[in-house]
Amino acid sequence: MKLYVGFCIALISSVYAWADKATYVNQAPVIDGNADEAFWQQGPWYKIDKHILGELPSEQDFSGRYTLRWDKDFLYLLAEIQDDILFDAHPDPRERYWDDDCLEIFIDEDYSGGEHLQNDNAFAYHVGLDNQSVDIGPAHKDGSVNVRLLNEHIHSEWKRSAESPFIMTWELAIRVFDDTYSDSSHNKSVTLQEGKKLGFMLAYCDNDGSAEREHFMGSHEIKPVNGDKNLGYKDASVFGELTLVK
Ligand SMILES: [Ca+2]
Ligand SMILES: [Ca+2]
Ligand SMILES: [Ca+2]
Ligand SMILES: [Ca+2]
Repeated sequence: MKLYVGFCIALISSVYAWADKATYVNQAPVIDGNADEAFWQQGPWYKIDKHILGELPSEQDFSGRYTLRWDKDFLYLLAEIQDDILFDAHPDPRERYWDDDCLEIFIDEDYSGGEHLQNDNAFAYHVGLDNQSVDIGPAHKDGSVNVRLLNEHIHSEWKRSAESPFIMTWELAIRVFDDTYSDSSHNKSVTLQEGKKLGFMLAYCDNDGSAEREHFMGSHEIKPVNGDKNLGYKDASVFGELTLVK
């Protein structure tokens, strides 16, 4: 019986305990949407196949995977995304950005977890098809919501292959900021080191022409709260563990 209970606990924790690894690179990738740096092909690849919102898409409608690298200045992300229709209905990158196709990168520098909707305990960068990054920050003085462009945090470029299955190669260099980040001061990004653990998760908002996004798929299984799995934008406790290794 004890063995059985132990097995069940191990099984449950393996479902929810995500442990990604980013490997060190001596030479930074050229951020151009071409994965022709040899190290990108070495993986490990992690799938973006966990359902968060909407209907479950077919593979052609949406599928994706990613791999991670790092050096002292940046976390590098290569995502391969298959999306049948690219859709960007809102030219203002701060308007309903979650209802346009976007890659959503969740980063919690110290893996503290916890609430982060209107503070900088963690970031939920929505990177649009125009390569601009947006996240909500601390509220304005009058209490209104502060939707910020954070383009200095992320350099993003993508290209779509010219042949079927028309995969988008999305290449990004991400500066990591800790929870002392402030919109009003000059911020220095964190110097990354071997063994460092961050909170991390990746997702894709897929819309193919509807008023609202049709699917929201993520890399990490999220334990629902009152049936809701769309928690990453406000709660860093649903992120997984990312370790920087050499
Ligand atoms: Ca490249
Ligand atoms: Ca789609
Ligand atoms: Ca934090
Ligand atoms: Ca789409």
